[in-house]
This record gives sequence, structure tokens and C-alpha cells, in this order.
Amino acid sequence: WIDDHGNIQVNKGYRIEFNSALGPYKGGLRFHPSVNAGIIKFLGFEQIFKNSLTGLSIGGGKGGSDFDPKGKSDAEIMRFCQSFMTELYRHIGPNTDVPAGDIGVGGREIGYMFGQYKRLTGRYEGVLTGKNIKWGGSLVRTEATGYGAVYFAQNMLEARGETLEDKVCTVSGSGNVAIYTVEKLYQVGAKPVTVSDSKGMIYDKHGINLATLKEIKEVQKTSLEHYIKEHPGAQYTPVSEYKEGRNEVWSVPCFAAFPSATQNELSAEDARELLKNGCICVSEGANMPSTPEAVDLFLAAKIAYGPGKAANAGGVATSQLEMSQNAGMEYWDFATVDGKLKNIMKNIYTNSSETAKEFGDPTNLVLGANIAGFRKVADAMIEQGAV
Ligand code: NDP
Ligand code: 2IT
Repeated sequence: WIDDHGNIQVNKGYRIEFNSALGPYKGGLRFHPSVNAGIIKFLGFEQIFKNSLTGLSIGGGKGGSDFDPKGKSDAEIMRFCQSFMTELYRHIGPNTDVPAGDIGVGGREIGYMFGQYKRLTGRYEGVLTGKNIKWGGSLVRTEATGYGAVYFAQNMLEARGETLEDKVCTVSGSGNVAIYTVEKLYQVGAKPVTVSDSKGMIYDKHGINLATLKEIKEVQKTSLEHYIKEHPGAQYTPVSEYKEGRNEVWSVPCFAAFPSATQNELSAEDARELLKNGCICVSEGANMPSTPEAVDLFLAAKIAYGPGKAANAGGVATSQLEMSQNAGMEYWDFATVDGKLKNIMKNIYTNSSETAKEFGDPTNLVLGANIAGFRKVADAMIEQGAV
């Protein structure tokens, strides 16, 4: 792709098509300098079982690039997206592989990629999800992952006779998933007090101001440090001041935690601190945010722990609802899609917890989600002739 100074730039792109037993390959695209084959493979592998858990007809895949969107102009983002799609278009299609967004890929990037696909193929079809609602997108897709992670937490808590009402919650990240987790937490009467980005974290004991958060991250696309200009009572801690390099978000006492930034962002030490401070619920908006050691601690403590493949499946589930609307040339209203999302999250919880019971460890949703997700894919592959 050509940058604004006329220089040729080269980045590496990936699409890992992992399993299509249940439907077309489906999963997001991540644009971040850390992207490599290993990261895309772990995300694609998780995606197979997450997509199976949704109960919908979608296989698993993932893709992306080591392209860094930070500091790039709109025109540079557009030219990169066009170059990326110029290679990707021959591998994807509404019945073969349907990419969407992930870290660094939102509505703007999906728009540029959709336009290039259409230019190259001449076809107007549901080849990507997360499209603008003006031209084929679905209502609720933007909100779906964050809303879904909160719905999942509500299901876990209801089974324990608890609710999120009036409870202090912590959220990491400040992108698509984090913003709509914060929004839904307010809607259910909870108080989210933290958000973070790659430069630092905000602790606002009065509750994160959602309008300021959206203005900084969705409109200005800048750093969270600007939050304290509007809300001087809040606290900003830059990464350089994090103790032992640990995200300060997890040292804030909370009832429920929503890791919503990236993989391995919550360590064993963080898990110990959360448990010590009385946290009884962790619902993962991000993919594999808790390290394996942290997961073991949550399971041993028997708190309500929702692994990402179950708790954040609302995003891809709503992507499938977008595919459905595209295929049927329909357009469903907000309440219809939100109602379906809520129902899907409830079913994922029920399926995971019943499978956990079946295998003798009733509170272990890691076990339940892994086995329930795997079993359906494995059965389908065997029934299709071990294909
Ligand atoms: P965004 O790009 O919208 O936001 C990512 C957020 O996490 C930003 O605040 C970013 O900070 C922060 N972040 C990313 N990488 C790092 C890092 N290495 N260290 C510290 N902070 C980091 O992405 P999403 O909100 O879409 O995705 C967040 C997580 O949710 C990912 O794990 C993704 O795979 C998962 N997910 C996303 C879904 C979706 O529908 N979008 C669906 C299911 C899961 P900064 O801006 O400073 O980089
Ligand atoms: O990790 C994920 O589930 C996503 N990034 C969303 C994938 C999708 O196809 O909507």
C-alpha cells in the first residue's frame, strides 16, 4: 500500500480457515503490530468452539495483519484496507468465509474492505459482517459483544441468586467491546469504574462517564489521558506507573470484572488480588484475557467465571444474524436482534453449565463450554464422513 508521502509500505496479512463443519468459516480480522501466525491460529481455534456454542451455522476462522492503524490518516487506512482485500477477496464469500472486525478493525475498515470486494467482484453480498446499518449491517452488531458479556454475567449470577444491580464493576480496554460493556452495565444498574488502553488506565469512583469515553475513543480516536480534563476527580495511571507492569485495573476492588482488551492481560497475581478484594464474577469480553494460571485460580475459588469463548460469543452470534438478514434481504429492528442476542447468551450459559454438570464439575464453565463446543463440531465432522 502507498502511504501519504508516496512511499510503498509492506505488511503481512493472514486468514486462517480452521473448520467449516458447522457452516462457512467465520471470525474477525485483527489489525495490530503484534499480529503473527500464532496469534491468528489461537484466535481461529477458539473461534471454532465459540461459534459452535452459539448454536448457529458458522464455522471458525480468523485473520488480520501486522499493520498498525495508530497514527495513520484516513486515506492511508483506506489504501491499506483496499490492498488487503485485493489479496483476500479470492478466498472469501458469503457461503465460504465471512470475516468481521476485531482489534483495530471497526466499521470504517469494514466499509473500505467491503467497497474493494464489490469493486473486484462486482457482487453486492454479505461477505463481511459489522457493516454500516445504512448498507447491509445489522442493528445491535456494534453493541453485541459488550452487551453479550454482560448478559452472560447476568445468567451466571442469576444461578447464584445474585444480580449486577448497584454493584461496582471493573472493565479493561476502551474499544468496541469495553465501551458497550460499560453501556450495558449502566443499563442494568451497575457502576463500571475503570477502563484502560495501551497507554494507561482510568479509575473514576463516580462511574466512568460513557459520553466522554465514546467521544475520546469513537470520535477523536485518542488516548484515555484526555478523560481527566473533563473529569478531574478521576484518576489516570499511565502504564509506566503500573506496579510490576500489571494492569492497575485489577487492583480496584469490584464485585464483577470484565476483561475486554486483549489476551493474557490478567495474570495469576491479578486473579489473586481480584479474589482477595471480593470479586465473585469474571466475564471475559476479550479472547483469552486471563492466563491459564489465573483461570485455575478462578476455578478453584468457584466464582462465576465465564471464559471468552462463551461470554464474548454475542459478537459473532450477531454477525450470524447479520448474515441471515443479508441472505433473506431483511432488516430487523433493534429489539428483535437484541432479544435474539439475549436468548443466545442464555442458551450458551445453559448448555455450558449443563455440560459441566454432566461431566461432574457443575461450576466449571471452562469444562462445560469446551466440551459442549467441541462435541458438536466433532459429531458434525464424523457425520460428514470425517471431513
Ligand atoms: P478495539 O480495537 O476496539 O479495542 C481494543 C482495546 O484494547 C483498546 O482500548 C486497546 O488500546 C486495548 N488493547 C489492545 N491491545 C492491547 C495491548 N496489547 N495492551 C494493552 N491494551 C491493548 O478491539 P475490540 O474491543 O473489538 O476487541 C477487544 C477484545 O475483544 C479482543 O480480545 C478481541 O479479540 C475480543 N473480541 C472482540 C469482538 C468484537 O466483536 N469486536 C468479539 C469477541 C471478542 P489502544 O487503543 O491503546 O491500542
Ligand atoms: O472474536 C470474535 O468473536 C470476533 N472478533 C467477532 C467475529 C465475527 O465474525 O463477528
